Amino acid sequence: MLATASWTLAGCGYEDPLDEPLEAHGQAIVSEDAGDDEESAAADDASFTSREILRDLSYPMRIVWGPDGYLWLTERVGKRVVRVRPQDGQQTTAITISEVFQSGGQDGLLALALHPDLLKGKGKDYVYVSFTYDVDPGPSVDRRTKIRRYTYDPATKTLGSPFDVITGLPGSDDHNSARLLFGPDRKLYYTIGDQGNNQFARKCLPIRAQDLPTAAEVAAQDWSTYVGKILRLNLDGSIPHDNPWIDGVRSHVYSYGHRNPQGLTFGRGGKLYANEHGPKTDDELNLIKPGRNYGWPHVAGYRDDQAYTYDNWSASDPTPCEELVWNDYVPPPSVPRQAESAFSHPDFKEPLLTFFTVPNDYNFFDPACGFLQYICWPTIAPSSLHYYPKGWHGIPGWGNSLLMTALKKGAVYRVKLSANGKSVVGEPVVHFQTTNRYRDLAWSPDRRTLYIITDTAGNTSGPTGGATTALENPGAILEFKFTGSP
Ligand SMILES: [Ca+2]
Ligand SMILES: [Ca+2]
Ligand SMILES: [Ca+2]
Repeated sequence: MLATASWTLAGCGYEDPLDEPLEAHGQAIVSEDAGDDEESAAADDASFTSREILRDLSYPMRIVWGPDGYLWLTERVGKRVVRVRPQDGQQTTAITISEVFQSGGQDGLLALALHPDLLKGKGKDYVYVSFTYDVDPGPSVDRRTKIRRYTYDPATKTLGSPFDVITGLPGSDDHNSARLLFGPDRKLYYTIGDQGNNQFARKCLPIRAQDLPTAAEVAAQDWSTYVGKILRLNLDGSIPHDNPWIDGVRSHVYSYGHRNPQGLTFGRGGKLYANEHGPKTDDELNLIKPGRNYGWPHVAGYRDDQAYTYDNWSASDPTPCEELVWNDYVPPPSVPRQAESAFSHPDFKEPLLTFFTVPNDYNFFDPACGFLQYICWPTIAPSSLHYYPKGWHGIPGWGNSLLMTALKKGAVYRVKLSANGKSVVGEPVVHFQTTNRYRDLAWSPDRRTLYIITDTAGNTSGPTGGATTALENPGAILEFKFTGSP
């Protein structure tokens, strides 16, 4: 199912005043990796065995390898942090968090990050999660998100001593993003999406990914503009003194103009990469720099005026938005439409790669997908991003690449980086394709076994194309073990 659109390897004319000299987007920087003998011997799927470790988890959301040799995961709907022994799938519940609010949408228990000193005898046996909760004591729902730290007790194998790192972050039933990551600088990095505004039932709520906090809002701990942002926090939730000044204000905001950034990872030299879901096109892979603007909702993918305009439903005039009927393709004439080229910003940064960019005359209707048209749209729905380092161990040819799981394709996309990490080399390679929604992955310490969690239910592409709701391995952990010579 890769034939719907070509890979976007074309460069664009955007000059990048804050960055090092411009490199063509996605153009192969052949000279840098020439002579890298990894390239010719990259392990393919035939070098792996696969098995299902267990299934029927309640929407597993994040998975990480723990220093205890267990896989740690969050269950978004089940509200549990679970430890799983990879050898036999034995489960241990570390905690069930009843305070989590879960509506049936994309909310619930979300992120998971382990302190780098967990179980190292340094008194920092900390586990961090994020989740949505309801601050309205009555029957209506006022959803927020918090990041919470727990302390792990290795004697009882449970989490306790809750400490709220930050509360009152925006929360939604859609596009929460919620990737939490420990940086090499021992700061917390956290992604928050645009909340799914300007589409479907939330079509009359404006996207605020370009809105930045004022000094008064920061002083009042009003985080309502933190939607469509990547945040950087001290471990106690305070604002790091070296966070970027953006528009004259220092806040938790590290970068902005994001749509739904579910993947975040650090590469060589501390480079930070993120991926995010595009609208009907242009899922993005981005190199994240402090203070930069990634363009959403004015730009999707490259600023190329192809197959995307910013249609702001909340500004509908004269017909109020509330009277309109949602349409994925052409908005009613009262909705203002803005071309990408009408937007410019000195801090704007284009993606390294898109999945996928298509021309204006692209036909979004594919009869193979029936009533699940969005499954056939030229996107993959990237759900995670992981830097796979170079080294003596691991899987041959995979070093210095990014692995990303995809929801719509049930696949891992492997993207080779250039030696300096500022561009990608060649075309992405698709691995481990099954009829599932891949949510996240982790690997063993020798980096030769990958563990992938799958959604419990949902839509994905079928085994021979089209769309299906029949998932092969619902709510599962799948193991892919490299069996060749390292
Ligand atoms: Ca309530
Ligand atoms: Ca962007
Ligand atoms: Ca574009």
